[in-house]
Amino acid sequence: MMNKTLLFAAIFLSCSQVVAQPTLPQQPNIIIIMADDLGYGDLGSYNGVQQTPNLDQLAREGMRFTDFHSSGTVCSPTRAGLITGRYQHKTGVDGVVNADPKHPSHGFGVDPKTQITFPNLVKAQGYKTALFGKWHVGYQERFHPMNFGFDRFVGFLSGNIDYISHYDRMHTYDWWHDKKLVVEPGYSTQLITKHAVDFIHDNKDTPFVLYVAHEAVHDPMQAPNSAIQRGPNKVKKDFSLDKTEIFKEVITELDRSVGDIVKAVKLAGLSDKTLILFTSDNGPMKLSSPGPLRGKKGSLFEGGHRVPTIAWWPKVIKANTVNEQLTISLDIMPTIIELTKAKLPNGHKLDGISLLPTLLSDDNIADSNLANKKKPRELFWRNGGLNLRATNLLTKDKAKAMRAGKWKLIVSPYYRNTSLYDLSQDLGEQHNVAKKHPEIVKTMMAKVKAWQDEMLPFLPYKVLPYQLIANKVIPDQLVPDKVMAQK
Ligand SMILES: [Ca+2]
Repeated sequence: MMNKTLLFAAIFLSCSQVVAQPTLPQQPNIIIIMADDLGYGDLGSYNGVQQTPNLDQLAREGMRFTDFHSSGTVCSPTRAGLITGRYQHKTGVDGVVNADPKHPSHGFGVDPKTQITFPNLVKAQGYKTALFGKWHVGYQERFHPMNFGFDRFVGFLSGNIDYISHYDRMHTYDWWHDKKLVVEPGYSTQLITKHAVDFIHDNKDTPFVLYVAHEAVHDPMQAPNSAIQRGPNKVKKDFSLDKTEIFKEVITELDRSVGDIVKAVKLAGLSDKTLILFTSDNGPMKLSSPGPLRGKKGSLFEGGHRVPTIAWWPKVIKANTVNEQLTISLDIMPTIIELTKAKLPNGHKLDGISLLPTLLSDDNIADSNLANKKKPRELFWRNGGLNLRATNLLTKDKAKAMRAGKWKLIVSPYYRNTSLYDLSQDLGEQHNVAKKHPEIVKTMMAKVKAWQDEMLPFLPYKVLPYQLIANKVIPDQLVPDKVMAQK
């Protein structure tokens, strides 16, 4: 009798410890919404001052990440990492692909012939794919998004366009429907949304992966009723305008777009089988806010790359959860692959990990890396390319950064200056504790150097033509970073 009672107790205990996992639908849809230059402190749900009711609702209905990062600190690199699932320094795009045809980086791009990217992989699984919005990983015809397996592309190749006239920074017209330049009147955020909503409606019976890459909240600061700033109908800049007010409208349009996309998913009856992942490609610029973090776009401090990120999937992701795990945009492609059951070529390794296990977690998720001190997750950043309008010293050279759980190491230039921060005590990176922890610095520095060796050399665009380095026409020892690393 006693034994029986114990047995029942044991069964009851073991059952109560089993977390009920939702049954995942076959061939779920995935919608990636990427904001541009949106900071960690811009959303209401991240204690920001802006009004973002739709994004806040997304967070209430889903999971909000507090330690999610873009793999780059500026636009093109993060986007190259996103579509390849690998550190972008392996792809040939580790700096901004410049709009100016005279700039050496204008000719760079992610090559669909040599890089494995998610649109092609999911297409092979019967998925429909589309990109609406910003591309920014190559201007040349061979780098066009339609060469990557997107069934549909509406948007622009450049880093930003006039929101209304659709001319880029060099006053080149840049609004495409697939491979054709077309005139389509409208405010870019609203056009991107309209095409995304139509696509969801048209494909409600077909599995799809949709990449919505918003222009907002990138410059030029233009609200729907603002004057045209670029192209033949531009008007002279009015410097008296209150940009703060315009920024509010820009972010309101972005927020409304997210609401419209969620509504379209619900109306199509796809809530149970659609993962929406909202994120930003780098930290804030000018008017947007890093919240409590140090640094902005272009910086290797957390403000440059820790970004607001929300995952939404009713009945699969528990509502109103906060996820503190160290995660990165490179994790998105492995997540897509796991959900779509897409197949990577044999031996092809990605640099991220699938987010699915953490999305399925049942409760608020503390940082497992902090708890597991023996083996914290390690992530790396490198500011490649040449950022002419550097936001601080760290962007001017081949600065690198590493996270190992709570520790953040930043080294520049050529490993001469080192700083170490304990983010569990010092999220704002105000207290350099490198001298207090020489062993941690030493270990992390060695790991940064080992990581660096796996990447293509840094691209000193102004000095050395990258293709010559990549093709080993210029010997490794002549590439500055390699020279310094050997000393
Ligand atoms: Ca950006």
